[in-house]
Amino acid sequence: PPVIHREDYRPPDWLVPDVALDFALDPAATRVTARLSVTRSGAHNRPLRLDGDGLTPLAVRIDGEPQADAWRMDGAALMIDLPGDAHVIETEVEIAPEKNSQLMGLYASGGMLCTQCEPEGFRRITFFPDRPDVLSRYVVRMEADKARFPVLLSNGDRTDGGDLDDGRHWAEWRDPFFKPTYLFALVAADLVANRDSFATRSGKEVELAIWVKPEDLAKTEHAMAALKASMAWDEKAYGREYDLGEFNIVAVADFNFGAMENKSLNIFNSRYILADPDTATDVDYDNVAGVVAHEYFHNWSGNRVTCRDWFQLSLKEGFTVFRDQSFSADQGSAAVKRIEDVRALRASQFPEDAGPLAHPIRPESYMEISNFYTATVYNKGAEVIRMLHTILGADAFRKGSDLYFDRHDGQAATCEDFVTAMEDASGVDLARFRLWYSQAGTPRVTARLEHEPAGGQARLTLEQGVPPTPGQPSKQPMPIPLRVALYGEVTGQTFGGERLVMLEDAHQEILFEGIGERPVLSINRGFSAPVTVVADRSAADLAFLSAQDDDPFARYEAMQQLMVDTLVRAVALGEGDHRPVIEAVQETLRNAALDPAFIAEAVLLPSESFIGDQMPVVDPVAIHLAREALRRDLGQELEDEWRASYAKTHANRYEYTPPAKGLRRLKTVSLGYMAASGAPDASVIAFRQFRDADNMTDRQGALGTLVNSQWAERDEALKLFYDRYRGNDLVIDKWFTTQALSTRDDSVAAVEALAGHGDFTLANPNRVRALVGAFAVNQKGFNDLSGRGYRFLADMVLAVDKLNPQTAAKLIPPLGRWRRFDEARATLMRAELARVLATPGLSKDVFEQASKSLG
Ligand code: BAL
Ligand code: ZN
Repeated sequence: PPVIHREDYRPPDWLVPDVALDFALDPAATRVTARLSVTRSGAHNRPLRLDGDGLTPLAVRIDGEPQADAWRMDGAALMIDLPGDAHVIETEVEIAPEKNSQLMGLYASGGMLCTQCEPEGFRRITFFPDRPDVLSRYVVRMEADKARFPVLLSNGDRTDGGDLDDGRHWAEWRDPFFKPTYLFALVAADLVANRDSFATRSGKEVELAIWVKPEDLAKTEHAMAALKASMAWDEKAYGREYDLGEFNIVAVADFNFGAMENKSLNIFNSRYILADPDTATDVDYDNVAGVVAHEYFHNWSGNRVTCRDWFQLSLKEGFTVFRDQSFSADQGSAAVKRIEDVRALRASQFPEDAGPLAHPIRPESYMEISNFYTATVYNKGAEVIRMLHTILGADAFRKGSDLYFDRHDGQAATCEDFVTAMEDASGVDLARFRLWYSQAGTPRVTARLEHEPAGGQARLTLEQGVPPTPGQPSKQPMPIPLRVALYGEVTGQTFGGERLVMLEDAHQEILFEGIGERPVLSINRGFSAPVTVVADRSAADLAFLSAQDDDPFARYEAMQQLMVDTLVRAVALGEGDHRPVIEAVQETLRNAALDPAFIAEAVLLPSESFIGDQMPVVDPVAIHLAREALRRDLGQELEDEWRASYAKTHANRYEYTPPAKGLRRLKTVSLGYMAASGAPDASVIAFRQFRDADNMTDRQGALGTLVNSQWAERDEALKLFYDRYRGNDLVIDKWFTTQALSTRDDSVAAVEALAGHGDFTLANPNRVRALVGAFAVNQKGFNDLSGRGYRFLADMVLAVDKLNPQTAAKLIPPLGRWRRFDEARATLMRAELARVLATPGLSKDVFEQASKSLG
């Protein structure tokens, strides 16, 4: 497949200021008529190129005249030579939504018709210059059978509609805002709406509706509350008001993404809309609010100001993730939110940055752009925006975002435009900061603190290096904002509070004066930069920080580092001194001043994969054993504490508030340690929590503990869970995932068997991710030395690729981690990648990921 390069960007030859689309909707055969007003851009003689994918033109008219030979096909694209500078082009095509298993373009899901166009799905609906820098005003007319599809939605506001003969009806929607094709959407369905309204700060009334199946209506309250909270937050935090009379959200069961920000018609994977206490965990509730906010915020960061080309994807995604993270931080515990976001970054982005698929947040090239909706573009992209916020300060950052929105409203912009706006508004030179857009890889910062008691000085020596990544063998030093504080080890006070250190060079020294007692280094507080810090701090210093640091993230981080150091040593030596960890955890558990939600995060051991990421060669079995040994000791040594915190949180009746969430989290974490201790009554307690739970968080929490165990209650709990929720796809996904993540020795066999379960289907991306995606991050099970895990994953990639290449390609990265493993595993993984690549008829999505992963 051809490789597209960022440097090859050329502005469009033809613009399409206005488009009228007419849909005669039918799942088997939908007729699409498109009328494009096209205008030549610049002085050239090049033809009009209309992208298509799998389309055959049934009719082509130029300025109303049917044409037989004034056009030609160039591959899948329709090419038309046009004499003048402005014409009206009409095309007709027929598509079959019910046969569309890729879920890109117009497709059928659960009896409804809906669209997904980002990034290049529009060309599967009609011929068009399908690129984000061609912005058009849309008028959409659709007609459909009224009984089957009583609800007809598109972007903008509904302007007309009515009944037709033969049981059909029609509707017309107009969107006054210029938008690219990827933001087009259409829905024809039999759904009901949760309706509400929102008064904007300038007094405009917006009608809100969340469209779902009738049986799901009661599960939309949380999403609606989150939508209204997001609308208010964006006015306050960014001065951004909603701009149309309607805002619709539709929930769909079969969806590749989490959700999609189509102008005023957001389409959501139902897992990010539906929530009630019986079926959704606290994490699900948080995700619903976060994704609703994310898509809503795109109305400005993405829609009003869109991307010039797909290399600029992080312009809208990194910024919008930063915005949704900030929103969520404001809704509950900002400290816990930051911990969760960093944990997610380390779990998904750091390995990406360290592997064969590493790319800068603004990639230089791609075969298939769908492969670049990555943790790097999204999550590292958000960290880059957060660093700008840290460097410039909140006020200058806000001036910069105001300038960016004002300057580029209605335009397709670039990452460079964003940084320039920040620079112009703040007066801060960001020349070197731009390296964050062009260099891949996670910088590694080494920090060494030396104290000279006589002179009362402390010298902080910082060094940085950015590891080589594919196509980038050597790197320049990056500007790295590090929030730093020094604590007196006796007084427990900081010397002059926190300061922001800008590490600009490969080597830098910072002198601190007035340091009378031995200082303890607290660095990268709040995770101010997405880097790995190697600071040679003793177990005692880490324990000190985990108890004293007034930055909650730094406190959490100190505990994590203490745990990681202990575990890495235990893996290397086969045994470890667990005492410092046990004492630090005990101190945290006993600290009544701490938020239970924070305690729960702080006392949790780092994941097996994160421990693996710290080692030169990942040994999944040794890591598992070392971690379990520490868990057991923590469980046994602190049994009284776990029982006390379990008892304290147990009686808590369900409500969705930050304090109640925190107690539930601590409850299940405590249960996990009680189980690890081997206490004879742990199985009874776990089963009781499972059976008596009045909410999914407690029930699923207990189920996870049961599923990892050898207890007799395990199978009964799985059966009860399945029987209770049979038919509820989102909950049955949890049933698959819990088993896929099992740490038991039989997890490969269990996962292979589950793939043959009657409820497993390759057609639904959520189900594929629930079983296959989850299993691939089960470090112990997936890396079983038999190679069965690798073979299973490759089989699934090949099977899913026939239906849905985008979803298939997302499953490949775990196989690309072969360089991190021993020779035996690496050989097995490479063999599976080679087998995938040798399969005829591979999609370019899978080809790109598999070939890069094999290296
Ligand atoms: N734009 C694709 C889905 C999202 O990031 O909102
Ligand atoms: Zn987004």
